[in-house]
Amino acid sequence: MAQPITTLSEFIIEREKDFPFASGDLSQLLTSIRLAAKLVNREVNKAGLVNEILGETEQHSVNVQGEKQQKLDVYANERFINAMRNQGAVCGVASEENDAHIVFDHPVSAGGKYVVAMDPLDGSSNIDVNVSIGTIFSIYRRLNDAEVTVEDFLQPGSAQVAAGYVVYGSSTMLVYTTGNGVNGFTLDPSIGVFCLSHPNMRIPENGSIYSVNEGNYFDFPEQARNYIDACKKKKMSARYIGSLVADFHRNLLKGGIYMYPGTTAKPEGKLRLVYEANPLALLIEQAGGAATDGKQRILDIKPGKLHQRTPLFIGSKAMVEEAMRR
Ligand code: AHM
Ligand code: MG
Repeated sequence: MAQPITTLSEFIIEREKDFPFASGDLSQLLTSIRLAAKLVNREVNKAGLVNEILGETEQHSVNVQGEKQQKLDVYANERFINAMRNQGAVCGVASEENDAHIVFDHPVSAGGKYVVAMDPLDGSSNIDVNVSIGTIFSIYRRLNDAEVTVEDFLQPGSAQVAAGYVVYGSSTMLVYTTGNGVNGFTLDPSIGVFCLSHPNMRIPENGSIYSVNEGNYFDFPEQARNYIDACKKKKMSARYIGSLVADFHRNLLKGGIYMYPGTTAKPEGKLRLVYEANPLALLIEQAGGAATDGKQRILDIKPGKLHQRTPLFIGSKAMVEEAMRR
């Protein structure tokens, strides 16, 4: 007999009752993210075919990080922002692609009690070469009922209400947590529905994969170099896609560590605390793993600014702890 299928929308509704006094707003918000993910997935899948989608924007625009924006970055950013704007639960969005946060015109009386931080298309340098990319999102409750300010986005990661990612790979998956375990859903493209494929995901306590851009080895601090040397001595497997979501997803399933340490030129590293490190740190802790900046737990850091960067060591608990001891 065929196994019964649980769809993402059924699962979201089912889990709503885990939240006392839930009004359904978070469910509505997750549903909007699901829809935007499907739209972006559709465009990602035809990226190789369509000139307007592949490559850099015609204006060769540069985002706030000083990086060239790809067309798909812009498309994904718009889709996710519109998905948030179109429903009342979200009062503001901060995106890695925008200089400042965006405030929506939703009075709190209309139910807007959340803000969302996101990296709409992570790993965008991989778009043109048909390698997995992803979307990362992070949801916070607003600090108060006044107009949304940047402070609403600068809460420590431990205050996240929910977080997740979409990986657009050999199949498309949406993985999320509301602080009650991690669940993964695979998109069945024939019916356009995310189906529960990875219930209650747990990262192995230890692993044999290390993921780091070793081209930067000589610029890493001693602690990171010592740990990488230890990985090599143990003959671990080096696996680095250069798409954080994809590297993270593989390590979550198989066990491993992803590292982006600071370098001599950039001691704060490359990855963004609010858009990348915090959501993935919540997911990894919920799955039994750990995330640090080499010194302290990522989720304990109070961000000072929206686009703040942080070194990141994330993955199997035993591996992250060993990297900290080096
Ligand atoms: P992005 O958000 O601009 O795409 O940058 C983040 C990406 C990660 O997905 C990836 O792990 C990392 O940058 C790769 O950086 P590098 O090429 O320096 O190894
Ligand atoms: Mg990005």
